Amino acid sequence: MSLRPIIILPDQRLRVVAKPVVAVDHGVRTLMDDMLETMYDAPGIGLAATQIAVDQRVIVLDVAKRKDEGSAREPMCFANPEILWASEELSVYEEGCLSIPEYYEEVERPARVRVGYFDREGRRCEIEADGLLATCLQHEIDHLDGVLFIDHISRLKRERVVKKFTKAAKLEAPERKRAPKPERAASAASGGEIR
Ligand code: K1U
Ligand code: ZN
Repeated sequence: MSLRPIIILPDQRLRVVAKPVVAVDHGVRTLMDDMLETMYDAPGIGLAATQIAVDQRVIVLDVAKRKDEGSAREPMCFANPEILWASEELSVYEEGCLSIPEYYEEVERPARVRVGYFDREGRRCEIEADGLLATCLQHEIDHLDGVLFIDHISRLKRERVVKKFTKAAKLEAPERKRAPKPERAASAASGGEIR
C-alpha cells in the first residue's frame, strides 16, 4: 500500500467527471487500499479517487466513531457508486474537504439516501444511509462528478475561498510560473538537454 498526494483547490483536476470502473480487478483493489491509507493518514472520513487525480469512479469511507486509536476501523469501499433514491427531508452538516484544508461550512443535503455500488469483491450492493454516512456518501459521489461542497454554499463564500486558495497556490509554486532562465532557454533552443 502507498500514500498518494491529495490535490488541492484550485487544481482543475478536481472538476473532472470520473470514468466508470469497468471491472473490480487487482488494480482497483490496490487503488482502494491506497485510498484508505491516504484517507487515514490525512486524516479524513472519506476520499474520492478524483482527489488523488485518478480518473475512476471509486470512493472510500470510514465514519465509525473512534474513542481512541486502538478502536476498530470500519473501512468501506465503493466502485461506481450511484444515488438510487434521496429523501425529500433535508439535513445540515458542517462539512470539510481534504482538498480544501481547514475550511468548514454548513451544507444542506438530503437526510437519507440509498446508494448502489460494487464492493471490493465486485459484488453489486445497495446501502441505505442517514446521518454522517449519508452526508459523506453524497460529498464523495459529488467529487466523482467534479462537484465540491463549496458549490453548495453561497456564491460570495465560494468566491472568497477560491480566491484564498488560488493566492496560496501562486505563492507556493512561483518557480514553475517563471520564464525559463536564459542559459536553459538557449540550451533548449539549440536542442541541448535540460537537467
Ligand atoms: O472528501 C473529503 O475531502 C473528505 C472529507 C469528508 C467529509 C467530511 C465531513 C463531511 C462530509 C464529508 C473529510 O474527511 S474532511 C476531514 C474530517 O471531516 C475529519 C477528519 C478527522 C477526523 C474526523 C473528521
Ligand atoms: Zn471532499
